[in-house]
Amino acid sequence: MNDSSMGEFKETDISHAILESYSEKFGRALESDVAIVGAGPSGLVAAWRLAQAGFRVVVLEKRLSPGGGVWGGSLGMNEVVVQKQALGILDEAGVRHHSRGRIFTADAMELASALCLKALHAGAALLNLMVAEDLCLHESRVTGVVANRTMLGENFPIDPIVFSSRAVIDATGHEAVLAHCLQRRGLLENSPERLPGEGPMDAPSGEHFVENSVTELYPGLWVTGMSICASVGGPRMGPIFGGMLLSGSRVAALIGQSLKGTGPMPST
Ligand code: 48H
Repeated sequence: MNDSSMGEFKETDISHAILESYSEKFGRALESDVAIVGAGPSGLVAAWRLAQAGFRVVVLEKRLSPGGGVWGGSLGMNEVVVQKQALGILDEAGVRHHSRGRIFTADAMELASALCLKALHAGAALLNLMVAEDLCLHESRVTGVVANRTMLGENFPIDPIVFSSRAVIDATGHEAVLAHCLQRRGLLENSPERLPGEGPMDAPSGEHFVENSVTELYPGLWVTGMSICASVGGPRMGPIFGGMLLSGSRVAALIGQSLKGTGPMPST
């Protein structure tokens, strides 16, 4: 066998393989139980937990890399801090941690990678380069996410696509993109003028708040992680991530309870 016959495949085989695999993945993701927008720490933990519980989950992430604010730690120093209440999640994800007095540190790369892998292996579909630009509403209930390819919709007259789901999570962090979609149309009763926005930094209160204020902002639309502080008003907490992990876990538990017994998403 000479070099040119090695492998016995053509370049177009590679293209076909990618196209077919992606098309299958994308097709399955179009209808899910839960569509999560944002693959930061809260969104990834929610995806992991919900997929682990048997729900069909898709995560839409506008950037190339999932992980959100985890990668850079603080000031680009790629270490993150968590408090002891979140160590169980790190242990379950296989992320090593080190005691620093009353708090703990973990490698940011290790955490971001582990959360992605956990969500994927539990069965969630992660679609990167997909930017959510709107919500689908039927009879005063959120029924899906309107999304486009990153940079396409913003730069060209190219229409989006819809991911239908029984529940949607806004896990877009500081931007609270989906909450804003409803607020600017006057659909959020408690925010007629604008969303309250984040309060000043108070790390212990912020961490407590973000875990305990997970809510269904509008029928079918839940908020988790930093988007809670932005949409209902709560203190920011700086580069500590335990609250984000716990908040993702909590939104998954609450959605799990709310979807239980409501029947599966009708498939086409
Ligand atoms: C698709 C989108 C869109 C869109 C945004 O910012 P994140 O890491 O969010 P959380 O809430 O899981 O974690 C917050 C944490 O990283 C943080 O910022 C903290 C703790 N700050 C404290 C402080 O005081 O500053 O991830 C959000 C993800 C990102 O990957 C975005 O790219 C993505 O959402 N995203 N994806 N469509 N329209 N908007």
